[in-house]
Amino acid sequence: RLGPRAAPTHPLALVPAVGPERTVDAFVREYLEELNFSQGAPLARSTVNHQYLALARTVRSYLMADWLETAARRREQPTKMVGYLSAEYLLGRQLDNALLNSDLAEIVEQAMAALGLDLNELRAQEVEPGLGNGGLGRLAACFVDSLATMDVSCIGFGIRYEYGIFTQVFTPDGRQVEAPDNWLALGAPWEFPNPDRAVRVSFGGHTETYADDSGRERRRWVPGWSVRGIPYNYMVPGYRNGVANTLRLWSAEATSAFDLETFNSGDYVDAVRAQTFAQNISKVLYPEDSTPQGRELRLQQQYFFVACSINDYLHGTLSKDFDLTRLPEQIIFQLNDTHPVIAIPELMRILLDEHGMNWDQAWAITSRCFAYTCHTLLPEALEVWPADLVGRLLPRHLEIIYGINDQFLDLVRATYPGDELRVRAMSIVAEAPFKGIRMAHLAAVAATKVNGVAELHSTLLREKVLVDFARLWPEKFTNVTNGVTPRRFVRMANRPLADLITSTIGDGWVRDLEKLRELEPYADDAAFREAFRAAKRANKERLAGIALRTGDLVLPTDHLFDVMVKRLHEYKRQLLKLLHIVTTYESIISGEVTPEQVTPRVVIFGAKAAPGYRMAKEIIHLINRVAAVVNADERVCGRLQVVFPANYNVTLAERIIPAADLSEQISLAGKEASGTGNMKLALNGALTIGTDDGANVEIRRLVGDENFFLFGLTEPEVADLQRQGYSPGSYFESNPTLRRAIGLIASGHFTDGDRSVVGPIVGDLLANDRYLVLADFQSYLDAQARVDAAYGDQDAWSRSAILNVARCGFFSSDRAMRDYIDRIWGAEVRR
Ligand code: BZD
Repeated sequence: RLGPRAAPTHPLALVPAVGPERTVDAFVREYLEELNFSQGAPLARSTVNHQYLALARTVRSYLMADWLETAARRREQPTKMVGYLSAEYLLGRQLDNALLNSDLAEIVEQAMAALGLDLNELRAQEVEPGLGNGGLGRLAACFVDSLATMDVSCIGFGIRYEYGIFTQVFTPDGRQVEAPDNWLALGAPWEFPNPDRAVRVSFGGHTETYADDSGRERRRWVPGWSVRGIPYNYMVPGYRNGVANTLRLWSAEATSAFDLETFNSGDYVDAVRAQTFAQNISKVLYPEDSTPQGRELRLQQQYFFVACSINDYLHGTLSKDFDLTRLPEQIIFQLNDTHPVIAIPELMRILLDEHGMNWDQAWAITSRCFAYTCHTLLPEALEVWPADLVGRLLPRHLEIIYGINDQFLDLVRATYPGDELRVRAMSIVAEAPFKGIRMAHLAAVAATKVNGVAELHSTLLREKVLVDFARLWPEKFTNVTNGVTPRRFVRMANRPLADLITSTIGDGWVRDLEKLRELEPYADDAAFREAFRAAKRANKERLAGIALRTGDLVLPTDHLFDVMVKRLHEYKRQLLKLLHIVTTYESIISGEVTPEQVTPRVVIFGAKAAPGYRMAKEIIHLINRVAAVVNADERVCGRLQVVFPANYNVTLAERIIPAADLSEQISLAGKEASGTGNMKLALNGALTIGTDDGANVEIRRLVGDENFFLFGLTEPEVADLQRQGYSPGSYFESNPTLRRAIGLIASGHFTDGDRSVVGPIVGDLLANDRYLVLADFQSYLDAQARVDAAYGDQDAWSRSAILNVARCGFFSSDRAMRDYIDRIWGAEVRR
């Protein structure tokens, strides 16, 4: 319920909220007030955590006026809104982002110094909200950042997982172990719980037919149990524009009704257990990033958050008397992959069952309210939910899905008479290997637009994965190449480079990244190149400092920093990188080359494996074992080092990416939908060694062939080879370098002579090699030789690196958002 019914009369209640004064003294005052009266800690007795929490909450209070003002403006002049539905938001730390966007950094630095506090120590206290697995979740975070910066009305809807992506630790032996990510344990200063706006979400039960008031037969859902969704709001500040949008993450609690039922049965302890049962829904993020298991709890999570979000929008944002036939003019729900696709039958259900519409009316609305983004090409990543599971958990939704499918298949049959093969291929309901609901098909049928995330990916989506749908509805399909926010990943993460760019072309690039083009002429300016190298060196030194403190490793900053950071997956081919390392190492210890002849490199890996992904975990183990042996072998004289810091996350990315010279983007062509790390690395002045895959294609086109190290089979070549029958053994037999590298691994050289440890990896490479590591090996080595040669000419290298920065402005998520507006959402979202 809203506040005072009568208009407030106190003069202070009438003026719009104004943030505290933006001076160092005022900040110090606000800060101490927060520390003393909210944290209950006098400065002299406060812990670093108190100090951090007080700082976060003080900064937050400075953003509050913007947030209130933005919300009021959006209420008063409603425009079409974007409801971004994503099961994941990989946000990264909030403090620095808030300081940057609110332009408070200097004031805070001085205020903390005046209080004798070490701002860096307070920064380090923040635990990042790791509410995502990787690319897809980080993309959602970049998108909401850009929409706030562009002042587009958007709410990001998602799940407030109590435990985010696991904390990766390595055993002394180098194996991955997962520890729970208890990110809320020390306090959550950025969130605003709003239990007043809780939403009830139901599950289970059955459906029935009944006669409505006019005697018409209707269906309805009689649910078996329900939970409460509590919204937790987060500010999403735009970059210095006075705008703050909202990210609304839902947390599950037991409903009081649910409790009462159990209380009535007299079992208090059971009632408490019910609470725990409900809370399970938002307990933990599933750490599988490309092979989602069809787990019941995961479907519960998906339905839970979309049901909360739609309900919240319909009842919390729209006015009571809103004419729902106009819904598509007011909202577009963007489906971030198939995880929120159950929102489609949910909206149908609300319109049919709660608003008494007939099917055609409900479909006319629903089929205009959603757009779907696909993020994969891997068949095993496409979600198919067992129909019996959906029926058990969401019986009414299953009926509606069948209804949508019947109507859709009628259309297919009318379009392609007699083509039952096509009907079966396109059906939303799969009959084999089990009866299942193909969520991508449901999305493709209901969405106004379907997009892939890079040109190649969108083409393959149209021509392969969803080919029948693209033929039926060619105008539905479009591409929006991904982007990344230049605020977090350049301006914040890479101050040395950001300052150099700003002092050269002004600071307009932070909002308009295409301005980086103005740097192009400076590639030929020796003084600028020197300054550019100095910035890179500073970043490498910062990273080396971290490696020294945390891993007791000395990283020489004049060596080439060769970076491969991303989730561990066979298709991304960390093994190919490892084979290159082993080849270089072997060539030194066999005496084929002297250490002085190799270009000195520090190879940096960052990667988490899904806990249930055996092969990925074996590969992590092997990388760590190779690292231990190579780093300790005096014969390589420190000219080859392998570092693999545990627990790669957004915070670590912000340290590693600015320090990179070389960006490894070496997936098998046709497998990486886009990649976004590739964009971050190029924008930070790393050159890419990569296949013709995902957004690499566009990066290479923009930066120019001469500033990109291309290798490997193309997607059509891969398809051909696989059609002919790929045999990895023939590559092994015919390539002595490859034989030596694999032989060295197989011999147990890196595993204390234990060959059983490497058996599964080597065996699989030689027998299956699903991702054609061996087929691309020689081409990769050749490209790495070109890298070595190029790095030898530092001036030429810097020139290429500068051109990479200058020509990658396209990869801003601001541009991606403009593309979504132009091709998917419509200009109405911009007012
Ligand atoms: O999405 C990734 C793709 O692999 C990248 O190529 C692409 O750049 C990004 C952004 O579009 N996909 C994912 O990250 N997928 C997941 O994280 C995921 C999570 C849960 C279930 C299935 C997939």
